[in-house]
Amino acid sequence: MSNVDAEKNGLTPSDYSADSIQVLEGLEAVRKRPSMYIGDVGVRGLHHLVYEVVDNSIDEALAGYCNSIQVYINEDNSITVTDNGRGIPTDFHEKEQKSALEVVLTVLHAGGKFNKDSYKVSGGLHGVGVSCVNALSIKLVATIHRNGKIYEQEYSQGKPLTEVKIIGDTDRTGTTVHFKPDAEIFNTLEYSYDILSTRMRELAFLNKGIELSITDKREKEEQTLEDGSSVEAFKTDTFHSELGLREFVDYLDVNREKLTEKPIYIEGEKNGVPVEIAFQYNTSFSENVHSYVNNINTIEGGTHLTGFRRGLTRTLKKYADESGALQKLKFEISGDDFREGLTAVVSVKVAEPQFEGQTKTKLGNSEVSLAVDQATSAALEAYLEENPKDARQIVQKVILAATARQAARKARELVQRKTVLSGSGLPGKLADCSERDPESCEIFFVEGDSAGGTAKQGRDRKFQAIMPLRGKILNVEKAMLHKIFENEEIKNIFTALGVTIGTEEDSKALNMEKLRYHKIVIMTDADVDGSHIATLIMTFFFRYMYDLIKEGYLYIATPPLYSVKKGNKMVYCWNDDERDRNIQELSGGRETSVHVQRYKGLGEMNAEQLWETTMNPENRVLRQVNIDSAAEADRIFSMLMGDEVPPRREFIEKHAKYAKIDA
Ligand code: 0RA
Repeated sequence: MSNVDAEKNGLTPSDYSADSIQVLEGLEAVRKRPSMYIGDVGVRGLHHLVYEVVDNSIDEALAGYCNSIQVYINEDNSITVTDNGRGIPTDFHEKEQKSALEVVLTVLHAGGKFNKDSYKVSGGLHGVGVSCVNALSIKLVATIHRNGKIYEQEYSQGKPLTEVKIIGDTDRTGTTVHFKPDAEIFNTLEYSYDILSTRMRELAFLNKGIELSITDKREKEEQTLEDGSSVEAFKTDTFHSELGLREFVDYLDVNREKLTEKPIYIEGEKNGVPVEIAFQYNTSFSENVHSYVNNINTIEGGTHLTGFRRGLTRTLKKYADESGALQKLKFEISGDDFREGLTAVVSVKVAEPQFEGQTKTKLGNSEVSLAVDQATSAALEAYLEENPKDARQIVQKVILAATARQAARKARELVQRKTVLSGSGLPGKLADCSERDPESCEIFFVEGDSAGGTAKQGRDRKFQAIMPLRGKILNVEKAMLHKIFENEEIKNIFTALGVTIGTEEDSKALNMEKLRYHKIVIMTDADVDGSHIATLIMTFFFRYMYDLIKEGYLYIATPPLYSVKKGNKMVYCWNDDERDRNIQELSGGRETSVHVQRYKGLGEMNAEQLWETTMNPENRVLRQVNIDSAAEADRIFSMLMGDEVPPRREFIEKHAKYAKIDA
């Protein structure tokens, strides 16, 4: 720590104790290895900063002192988070020899230390606190309304630039944190409204009663007023849920046909663990169970999820047995059968969560399992007794699932036996690569035989395999399991990839030990049909090969939309802006009939062009498929692949690049 720094801290050199040096080292460590603290320095890490700040406000709300949180994306991609809590304390902290505010903002994990009376349960995935955000921001301003005064302090890269100043009087309390992420740290600085608003919506469902809003000051949109007139205003959404998880389940299932009228709801504390669960059966075939610990989406599950499944299965099985409905079945029903067409959200608050697993999103605390199990079975037992009609519907659904599973098992075994018997067993349509190390191998799933042929000619056969898919693959969102295993294209995808699915206990468990490629690329035409096919394939991966997406193996190829040609000079363009810029450039602003070609399909390119623009690792743009929110992805896939047309049309009009051109 230099003297200059010491002065900035408001300390004289003789003041700095071992403690304060440690403080600085703490934040230096965050800047040196940011990924250790926030996951990565890409899109995820950037958004993580916002969650970290909002989590502090949520804690304040859970402690009972705050009910409103606002997030602003400012014009310069800085963020402002405001709440109406008690305000971070600003009084002098004897041990650290600085204000409590400064301690919270400069000491790793300090936030909770002062907040003993509150039950600190939230705290982002890494739970590193707002000091981490401070360390990674080129500028951070904290404004506190407290004791009738407005206090403010400014920082840069975690270091205070000013003392805590009183800048005015106030009659409210609350905390505002304004920060701009540091370009030295992050490789992208642009915030996504969709990513942030999805998280705010999720937080509103998970913490009922709190109002969360988000406003994008970068973008104005037309808004229609009650009298029919319209105004330009910032894009904004406010989320607020009185019914919590019940509304979450309704939201997830809007595009599915419900089996019972209302979700079954459980709320209470069991053995000191606050448990909240809502679940609902629908007529679909997929299981959509989302679990959270302290507002963190535990995508790898854990003890809370095991407890829920166990409680659900045991209680339903007991009820079905006693009702005599299972007597005619010639086989045992399995745990899976109770979860087909089940949408559920399980949320627990755990004081000292132990997170395990590859992405540290698997709850390890063993005491939670029994708590959730008991809470589930007690509430479900009562529900089944009180709602015999619903109970019958659910049991019927379970029997249907069990019957279908039997059929599916036969179909699946057939596929997998065939693979073992017929040597390589690789599909005839697959043009494999010569390399064997999965890490350097890529497979392209290509729309149609004709583009498949071009891709086969254009590829580098050493590490690129081509697998043409015939037209539209099966919509797995609407198909029963055995139909899926019987489908030719889907069987080919499994065998080409070298993965198998299903064990005795879990009919959807994925075995990817023998996965043959670490880049799986969907390559379809840049038009509405192509997008549809890509979506069908992604839906299939999302429902049946989620782990491949989680590992980051799934990609989408982006063929160019245009070529602009003058004489023997030709450039490819991926959007309209690029096209217009290149027309300008090549024509030199004059009206000389520069030739513009719009590529509607992969088939319009020859092998060399396809290699050059879309497959050559040197030039191509591959978009990695990431799931920011499993719950939101679930809802969107069920909507895109479901029966209701209007929500789909609306979604496509809002998001699709090609819809306007071709539809
Ligand atoms: C420490 C102690 C107290 C509140 C907070 C921190 C607090 C932190 C944040 C971060 C964002 N919003 C916040 N609101 C409050 C308790 C203060 C007291 O006892 O009055």
